[in-house]
Amino acid sequence: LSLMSELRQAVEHDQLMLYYQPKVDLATHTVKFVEALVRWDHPTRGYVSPDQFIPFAEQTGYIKAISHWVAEQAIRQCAAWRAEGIELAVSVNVSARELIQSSLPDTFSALLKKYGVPAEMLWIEITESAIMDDPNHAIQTLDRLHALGIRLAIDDFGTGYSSLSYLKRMPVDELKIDKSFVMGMVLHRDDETIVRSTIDLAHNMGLKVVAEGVESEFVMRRLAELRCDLAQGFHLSRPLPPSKLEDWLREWR
Ligand code: G
Ligand code: G
Ligand code: NA
Ligand code: MN
Repeated sequence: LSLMSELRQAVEHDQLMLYYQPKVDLATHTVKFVEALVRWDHPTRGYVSPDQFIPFAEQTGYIKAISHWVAEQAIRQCAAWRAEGIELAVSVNVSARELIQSSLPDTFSALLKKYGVPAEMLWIEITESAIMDDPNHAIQTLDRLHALGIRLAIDDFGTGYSSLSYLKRMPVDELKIDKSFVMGMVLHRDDETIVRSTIDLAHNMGLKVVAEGVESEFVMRRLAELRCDLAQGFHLSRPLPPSKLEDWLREWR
């Protein structure tokens, strides 16, 4: 079987799963946000990382089917949690190829209606590079998503080829400091300077800021001192399947 037909089967035969990683509020220690990360549980190859199939799906155009599946799964899960009294806004990752699809806002809007989820509960994470691929087109799509009430986060901030002038033109709500800087801040003064400057930049622009790749209590404390809003990383929790995340939340409270 070609990877292409295997990927098609994966969507049709429920081999894809969404895992969820919590983002912890550093001031209140509450958890109101999770990031959805796709996993492929392949019958013979075992677990396949999205790094191995998302780029391929983008090249072949099959990303459209996968992103529809991811969005529907995430929104359905958000609705299921709400029905149980668990208020968690869910973010999904959107790649460059998806971002320039003009159908994206309509797709998300239809899914939010179908499951009765307020648009404010859905976040989209995009990288700077995805935007810079085709900035005018990307900004158009982002404006339409934002007009629906969907929130936008810039992922891996500081690593991509980008221009700060686009940050000003885009309807961004949140910056996610790339994990390389966060993981490096224990050892390297420059990394801590970048983290601190990004937190200040975000706040001065009225944006929230998340540190990803938080792997120790030490880094979490330092981030809180620097007034970072949210922390995400293995020190808090790995990405988990929904039932495991619910267990984690019960322990956390
Ligand atoms: O969680 P993990 O290390 O496996 O994620 C690897 C990469 O795959 C990350 O860059 C992440 O943003 C990306 N990724 C995870 N889930 C999705 C998804 O649903 N859609 C897209 N486009 N990328 C995803
Ligand atoms: O590109 P994006 O930021 O969406 O990718 C997130 C990736 O980072 C996922 O693969 C996720 O599993 C991984 N991740 C999440 N928390 C940590 C962490 O604390 N340390 C490391 N090394 N990776 C992490
Ligand atoms: Na992300
Ligand atoms: Mn990231």
